[in-house]
Formats: sequence, structure tokens, C-alpha cells
Amino acid sequence: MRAVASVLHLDLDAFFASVEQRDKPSLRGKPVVVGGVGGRGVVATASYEARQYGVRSAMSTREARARCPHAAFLSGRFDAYRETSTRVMELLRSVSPLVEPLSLDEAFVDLAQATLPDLEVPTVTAYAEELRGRVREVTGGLTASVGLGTSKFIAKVASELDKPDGLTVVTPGTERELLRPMQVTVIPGVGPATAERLRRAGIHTVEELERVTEDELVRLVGRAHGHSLFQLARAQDDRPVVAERETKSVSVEGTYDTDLTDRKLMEGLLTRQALGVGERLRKHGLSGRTVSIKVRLHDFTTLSRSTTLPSPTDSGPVIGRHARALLADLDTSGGVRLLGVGVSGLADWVQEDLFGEVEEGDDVPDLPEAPRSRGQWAPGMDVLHAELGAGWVWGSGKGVVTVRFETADTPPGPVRSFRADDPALSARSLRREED
Ligand code: DCP
Ligand code: MG
Repeated sequence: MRAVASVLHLDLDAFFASVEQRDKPSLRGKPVVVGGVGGRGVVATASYEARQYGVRSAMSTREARARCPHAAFLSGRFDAYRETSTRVMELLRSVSPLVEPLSLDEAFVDLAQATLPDLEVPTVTAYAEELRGRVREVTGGLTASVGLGTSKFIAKVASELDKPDGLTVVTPGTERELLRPMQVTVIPGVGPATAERLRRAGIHTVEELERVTEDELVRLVGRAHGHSLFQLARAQDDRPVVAERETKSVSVEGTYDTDLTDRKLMEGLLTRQALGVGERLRKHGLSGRTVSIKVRLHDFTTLSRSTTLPSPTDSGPVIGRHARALLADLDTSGGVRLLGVGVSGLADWVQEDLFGEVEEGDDVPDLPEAPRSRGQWAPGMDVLHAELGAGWVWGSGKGVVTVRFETADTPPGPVRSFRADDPALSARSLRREED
């Protein structure tokens, strides 16, 4: 722990949904849900307007639809999210050489390495406020919540306190006071299983945790973790901000002599690859938050899709489940010649549950019915019409696709419907890397 509040944590608000609202003016100020839109889909994130109806990330899309039927349900545009993320990370790196991204929308910045006249609270506060303004500029209007503190732990806690669009500076010396009333799950490394173990010992809050001796903690959760829990309960956290390391990733892929067309077979292959990835992750003591699949189509077009989990995993079945969900959103009807699964992401920050059991067993997949391809027009995707210009897919079905013609730089635009095979209509941003 430092003597000054020079660790900054920045987290964009309702990230995917905010990018959608930026690029789709008719959705600004409205409930927006981004995630899997199919029958087994899960919410990745919801705009704050949708959260008022109780929609949360990781909830089934079915339940989200029940809670907020009038929300826009979009399947997500990862290229747009990645591009926006890059702009934010570049901005942060221009501020300090020590920037540690945790996910697409989140990073630590070490202000001790920035060029500030001093690191007193008023100075870092003003600086952080200015930085939030610059994030808004480089992202075309996205808001970020920022926390400042004497350690990573405190900065991260602080950025949550005034979300969305907030700034919280934890004055040096007040950390323990801040943490005491909070639930133990605020501590990095305390996930559901550890929280449950502590709860059974009557420990719910950090204050209660503080009263437990180190020996007792070691007895409850093991030596290594007992020690760090003892430290963190006292806001003792000396982990340095580590500039972006090379992204570690582990992947398994296979190429096939004949093009695969059977969806069930593809899912089975992905499942097997995912188990292999999980095994290798565990062998190397790694875990990651980002699960990706790579699919090479019969015409050598290579598609990649990824999803970011709320916490790192090294569990094959979990990776497999996400890989299959990603596949479900791709049109592979023309045949597939390569399939791969990978996990990446910087995993040594919050292990959701350092001492927890991996979620295995309950989740050996019952392979779903081969998901019906929803065709080319996913809700929310960018399209171009030969005469009417740029817009996005509002909905499709029964051979008809409805498009709203607007972009980030236009006012809310009109809605038109077309035949799904109308040659005037094409995709605008599907990621296609030619080999
Ligand atoms: N994400 C995801 N699946 C999850 C959780 C998150 O795909 N289970 C994605 C969508 C989020 C993005 O990662 O937009 C960032 O995650 P955050 O936890 O920071 O959530 P948000 O930015 O959406 O909301 P908040 O305003 O709470 O930060
Ligand atoms: Mg966020």
C-alpha cells in the first residue's frame, strides 16, 4: 500500500450497450440488452435504462425479455467494441507507461509514472476528472467510472462506488474504514465457494473478517490464501501495476479434410477441444477470461468470435459451453474446414474464486439440438443499402429484414423492411480476414 492515492482504476459504463447507443441514435436513453439473442442466449450487458427493470449480465435472455420486453435485444458487434477499447487503452498509455488492462473496458493506470506535479488528493482528483473527459472525447461520448486509491484493490473498489459516470478517490488512511461494512466478496480472490466457507464460520463482512486471526483463516481456507486474506482484510495490497504483458493464450484447433456441415459434430469437436484447452490451462497454472473460437469456412474465410467472462476460468466444460454458444451465432451452412477454441486474457488479477472448486460436473454438456442458423441478419449488425446507405438490422424473420437507417453521426433514422435476400443489402462490418 502506498502513502498516496496514485493507483487509478478505470471501467467503462455498460460498455457494449453504450457502444450500441453511441452508434444507434434511436437507442440513446432507452433500454438496450446485448448478448445471445437465441433461445439459450445469455445477457452480456444491459444499458442502465434496462438495469432499472432488473436486467443483469449473465441472466438468460429469456428472463431479460420477460423483465423488459420493450428493450432492444442486440447480438453484439465485437469489432466495434475492440476498436473503442483500443482508443481508450491508447489514451491511457499516453498518460502513463504503466497501464494494465484487465479486460476490454477496464484497466489500472499507475499515476506515479505519469507527469503530475504531485500526488496529493486534489491533484490526482482533478487529473482523473480531466481523464474521464478525454475518454468521452476519444470514444465518441462513452462514460467511464474511475477510482483512485493507494492500491489496486482499493482503486478497483472505488471505481464501483459511484457508477455510472462517477469518480471516487479514497483518501489515504481511510481504506479500512471504507472496507469494514462491505461483504467479504469485495476482496479479490473471494468467490462464492470461499464466501460460503467464511459464512459458515459466521464471517460476512470485512469487519468480521478483520477480527479473525491469521491462524484461524489458514485453518479455514488454507495457508497461501489464509495469509493473503488476512492482509487484504486490512487493505494491505502491494501488487504493482504491471504494464501490458504479452497476452497469454492457449488454444487447440483442428483442420478437416472434408468440410463439416453437421452442427452437432462441430459442437462435439469444439467440446473436445475445449476440454483440451482446460487441461493445458490447468497444467500451466493459467486461467483466462476470454473464450474465442476460430472457424474457417469452405471458402477460406476465417471468422473469429470471442466472449469475455465475468471471471477467469480454466474449466473445460465452461470453455466448451461458451465456445458452443459462439458457434451458434455463426452461419456455417456452407461447410467448415477448420475449428478452434482458445482462451486468453490476463488472469492473475481476480481469480473469481482462488480457493473454490472448479465448476465441473454439473455442466457436462447435454449437446443441444443443432441450433437453427438464424441466417445472415443478426439484430444490431451494421448493414449498407445500395440506395439508402448505412443502417443496422432492427430485426429479421420470415424472409424479411428490417433496417433502421442511422449511424453515430446522424439523427435517429427511418425504418424500412426488405426481403432477406434483397441484393441491395449487404453486411457492413462482419469481420472477415482473408488468409
Ligand atoms: N461482459 C460479457 N459477459 C459478462 C460480463 C461482461 O460479455 N458476463 C462484457 C460486456 C460488458 C463488458 O464485458 O459490457 C464489460 O464488463 P463490465 O463488467 O465492466 O460491465 P459493463 O461495462 O457492461 O457495466 P458496468 O457499467 O457495470 O461496468
Ligand atoms: Mg464496465
